[in-house]
Amino acid sequence: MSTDIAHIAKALDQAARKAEAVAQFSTHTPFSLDEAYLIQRASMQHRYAAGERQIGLKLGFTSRAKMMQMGVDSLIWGWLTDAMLEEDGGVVDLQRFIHPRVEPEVCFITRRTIDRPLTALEAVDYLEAVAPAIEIIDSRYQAFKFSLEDVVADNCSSSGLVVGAWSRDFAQLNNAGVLMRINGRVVQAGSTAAILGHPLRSLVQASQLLARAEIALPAGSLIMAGAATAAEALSPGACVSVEVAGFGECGFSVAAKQGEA
Ligand code: OOG
Ligand code: MG
Repeated sequence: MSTDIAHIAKALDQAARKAEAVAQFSTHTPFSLDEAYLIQRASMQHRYAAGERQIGLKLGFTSRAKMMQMGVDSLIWGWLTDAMLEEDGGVVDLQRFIHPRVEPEVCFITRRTIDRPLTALEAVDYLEAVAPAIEIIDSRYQAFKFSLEDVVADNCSSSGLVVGAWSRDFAQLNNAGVLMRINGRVVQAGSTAAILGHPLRSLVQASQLLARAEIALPAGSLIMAGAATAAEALSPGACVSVEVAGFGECGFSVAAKQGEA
């Protein structure tokens, strides 16, 4: 299996780098969820070796809307790097993506090292702030189709993120209205309550996953809580924004002609 892990990790790294989709691996080389996380780690090593810096982590499938859209029913997690950060209000070039989608999220920034499982009551104390956010996901698999193991191996489709202005108003976070607009039209509407009942639960889950993996997350890390609604396809010329009631909005536009961002 270890040669398969290295092989799949390299192939996924190359697919992301070249923006070229690959066939799923689990259909012909079945692997376990634990092995999927080993592949994810090995594939992230290629990115770090190429100079990317880890800036935090993301959770996936924390809402029913996302689980139903993708036909997957377990929470997953992956890594964020500085190369994925896109500027709020900026222009994004789609050239580095295969078939990108956008989804509305909230992003946390941590205040203290997370090195043990946290309770919901402790969670806020570990946070510096929270912000409205947009995740750009881009599966490296053909047709954006995957098994749970395949998507975990592929760093949970992590590809880009835009983060809005920071706020410390955690009390309002339990049930804030979420709107995602493309070219001014509302394409997804929901609530932060869709994220595990309360987005702070994403932080609790992250702390448990980190503890199980024996990884400490440094202060100043970003944590994307997971999408509150289903994702939407991203196309050239699109202007995307996400508004989280009481927390403001963030957004970006896509160059109409690629290569001109
Ligand atoms: C996997 C990533 C899921 C979320 O917020 O639920 C995710 C995918 O849908 O490709 O990021
Ligand atoms: Mg997401």
